[in-house]
Amino acid sequence: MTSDSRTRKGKTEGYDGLVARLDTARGAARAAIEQAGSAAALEEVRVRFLGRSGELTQVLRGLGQVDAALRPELGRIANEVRAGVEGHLTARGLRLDAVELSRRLEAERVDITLPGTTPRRGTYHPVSLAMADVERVFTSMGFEVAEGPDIETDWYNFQALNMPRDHPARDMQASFYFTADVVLRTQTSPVQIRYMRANTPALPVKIIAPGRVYRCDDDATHSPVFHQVEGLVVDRGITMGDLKGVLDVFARELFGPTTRTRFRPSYFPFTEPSAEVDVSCTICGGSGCRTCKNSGWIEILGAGLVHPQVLRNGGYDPEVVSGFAFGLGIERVAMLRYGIADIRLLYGGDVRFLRQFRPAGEGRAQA
Ligand code: 2NL
Repeated sequence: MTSDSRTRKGKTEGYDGLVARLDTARGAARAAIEQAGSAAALEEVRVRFLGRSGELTQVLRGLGQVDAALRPELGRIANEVRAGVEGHLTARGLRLDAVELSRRLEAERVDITLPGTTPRRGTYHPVSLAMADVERVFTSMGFEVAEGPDIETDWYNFQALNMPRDHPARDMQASFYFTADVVLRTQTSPVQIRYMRANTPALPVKIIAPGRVYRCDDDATHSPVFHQVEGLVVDRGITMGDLKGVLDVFARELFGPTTRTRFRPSYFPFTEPSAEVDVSCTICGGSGCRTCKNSGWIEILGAGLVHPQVLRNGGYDPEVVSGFAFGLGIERVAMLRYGIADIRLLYGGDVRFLRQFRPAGEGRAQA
């Protein structure tokens, strides 16, 4: 005995006693670590030996009672024991992690040879199909696709198209106004006005403007949101013959090579002369059926030569150039192409209806 220290248990303990306790702790810790079967059990062992009231800490508390000359050596041994226990804890922890990983790999084994669940593919909406068809026909004739905002000013939507405020033609396009000057576009013509003003004096102008349009209408044949494609050609010497030729090709491309067209005089404020354009009935070929109400014809387009004032509003000189324009409703094309009787089917979101159309992801959206 080199000093008289008193332990908790009241035993007198000196350098040799503390060394013996460290040795015992080292052995006990090693055994406990080997026996620990989980990370939690291992943590308990760590606390038991290295924690604040652990065996090692207890021994270090007794250090003060030991002869000062022997303290460094005892401290060195204590640190060695601590480092050894820590090393064992780490090694055992790694081994337990490896065991746990292989247990989980085994338990969560996946049979990658099982057949997968194929995600059900959606279909193109008939309006998208019809829109893509119409765009394909016109772009193949050299038309460029132009787009513009859905929210328009009164000037672009109406005034530039020869419809001043209080003009009776505005009644045919019951409109959604934000303010007296801001409106949801009722047609895509404002896109063409914007295009002309941005490109003048370049020639030719040869564009289609597809997109959503809005009118305050809602019944079996009208939806408050619908889709339109308008077309505009401006160049020197454009005539009604150019309009007729382009729309003839369009009708045959879209509805088949035997399709004929018929132009009836009409009126629009933005074209002069104006025409309503019919195609021979796509169902009966012209002999008369329910779809064409026994007339043999189906109205599909409005068209005409661009009014001189509208050309001027677009920044072009009507003394130098002339142009033709047309407009058609896409829902009507879709209903004709796919034999859809009620426009509300297009907007009901019924998947039994929508699933009948061409799957998405198979090339371009064509019929
Ligand atoms: C219809 C009638 C039409 C136009 C649209 C147009 C555009 C400009 C100048 C002149 Cl920038 N005209 N568009 C012309 C005639 C008819 O649509 O019944 N659409 C469904």
